[in-house]
Amino acid sequence: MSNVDYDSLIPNNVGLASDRRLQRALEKWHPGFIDWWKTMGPDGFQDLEVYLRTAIGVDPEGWARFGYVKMPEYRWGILLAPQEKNRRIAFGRHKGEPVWQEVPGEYRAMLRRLVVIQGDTEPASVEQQRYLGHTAPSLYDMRNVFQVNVEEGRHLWAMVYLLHKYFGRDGREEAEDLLMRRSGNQDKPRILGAFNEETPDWLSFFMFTTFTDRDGKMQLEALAQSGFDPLARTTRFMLTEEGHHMFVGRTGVERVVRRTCEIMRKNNIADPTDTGAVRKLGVIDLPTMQKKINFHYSVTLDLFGAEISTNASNAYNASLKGRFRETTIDDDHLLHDSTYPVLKHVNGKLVNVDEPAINAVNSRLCDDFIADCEQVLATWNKAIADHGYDYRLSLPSRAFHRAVGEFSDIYATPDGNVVGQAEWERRREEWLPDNDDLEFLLSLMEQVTEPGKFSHWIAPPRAGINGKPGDFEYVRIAA
Ligand code: BYC
Ligand code: FE
Ligand code: FE
Repeated sequence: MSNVDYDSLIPNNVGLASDRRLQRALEKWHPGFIDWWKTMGPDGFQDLEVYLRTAIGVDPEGWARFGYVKMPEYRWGILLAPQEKNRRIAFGRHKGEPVWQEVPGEYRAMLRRLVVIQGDTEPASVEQQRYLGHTAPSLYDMRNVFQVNVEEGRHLWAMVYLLHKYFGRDGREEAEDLLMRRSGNQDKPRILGAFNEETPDWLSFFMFTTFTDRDGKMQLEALAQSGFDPLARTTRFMLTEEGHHMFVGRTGVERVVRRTCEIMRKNNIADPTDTGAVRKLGVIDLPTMQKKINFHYSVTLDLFGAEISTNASNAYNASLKGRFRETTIDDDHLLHDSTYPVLKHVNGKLVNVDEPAINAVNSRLCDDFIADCEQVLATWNKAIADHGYDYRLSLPSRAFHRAVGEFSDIYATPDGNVVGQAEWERRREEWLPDNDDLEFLLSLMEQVTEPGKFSHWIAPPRAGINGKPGDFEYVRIAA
């Protein structure tokens, strides 16, 4: 069984009670976290009881307990996946050596950077989503955004634990700074681009949890391979929570698609691209969903870093950050002599170029991400096809609308044609949401708090949380 200590202030399965110094450091950080949560977490819902799951163990079966809790009283725990006996490093220069339980001195700076970047994204997403409760289309959805938020808070704890335990004084300073930066703030922004964008409406939220949380999955999978065992174990447990965040996103968009198609059918709309006619019916037209996909997907691709990256090759060589499912890949796991095809921009065309594999690990992780996204798109398109429409949603070219890497200085259309800047700017609103789109979406957003009821623009989910019935009161809103 999982020996999680729930009696102490900070629930944990890392034996915190026997490490007084660490415990004191974390208890010192704790009030600042609560303060951050109360000011930057879900706005206006801090005193309500929410039906949340709390991690109480690390066993694959039954690690979660469900119950009503006020969010500031959520038990944010430090939970690591069980230690694998005799685990050995699977890749890079240290392949075959036993995994490390302490930080190797020569990799300290590189490792700290990875942990800080990972840690920074977690509170950033909570900040981005903090107003969504006011426009939740149902209590079910409201509960889901809060569940995602408390778990991102726990992910912050996970990284702060590593910083405090393994990085001494600079680790403690970094942990402080994680509470100081703010999403979208000019003077002290969050580190990565996508985490400074707004999440103003629920379609954005569902796209963010589909695409950006899925980047989280890919990055955590890569870190779960790490030769630094505490990082591998921490991220392995985080991945079990990530599944729910991506579920909320994928099924959220799917419910929007279903609702739109139902209403279009009922009203005999033959052309789903007749946005005016569809919008009059109070549902989100499919072309607007496509624009939202284009935006969130392209901004998320930037999170993979440059296609050709020495940072990434150094981290791989140092056995700190591996590839997706590293141990199942059939090669030498050193990558000194192999190549990998990378999409590049050559003379106005996008072509695959064989690059040294060791320099291309970002690009490869991105390929794995794209394959994962394609499966999600297939489920959305099935919902459209089920209603007899032949419209299809698609992922734009990876060269479209990029700010980082190989394509950051070219102008590509969603279907991958390279065009001039003037043409691209002129056609921008064909591809990305404009003010009208945003205003339309905001006009649909309304808070629905009657148990079992849903806003007009979204279909109910197929099943309740934890087997609860359709009219379950997921958030106790005092009448
Ligand atoms: N924005 O060598 P390069 C999640 C910087 S999401 C701004 O290509 P590298 C979550 C880069 O820092 C997962 N700057 O980069 C999801 C570098 O600067 P320096 C988060 C950027 O290192 C939803 C320079 O450009 N986890 O968990 O190969 C909700 C050259 O770049 C960006 C991680 O990311 C950008 N988008 O790759 C909640 C894992 N991209 O150092 C949570 C940890 C690059 O030259 N991080 N730059 O000054 C990493 O593994 C890598 O740092 C990155 C970048 C993949 C992010
Ligand atoms: Fe997270
Ligand atoms: Fe997440």
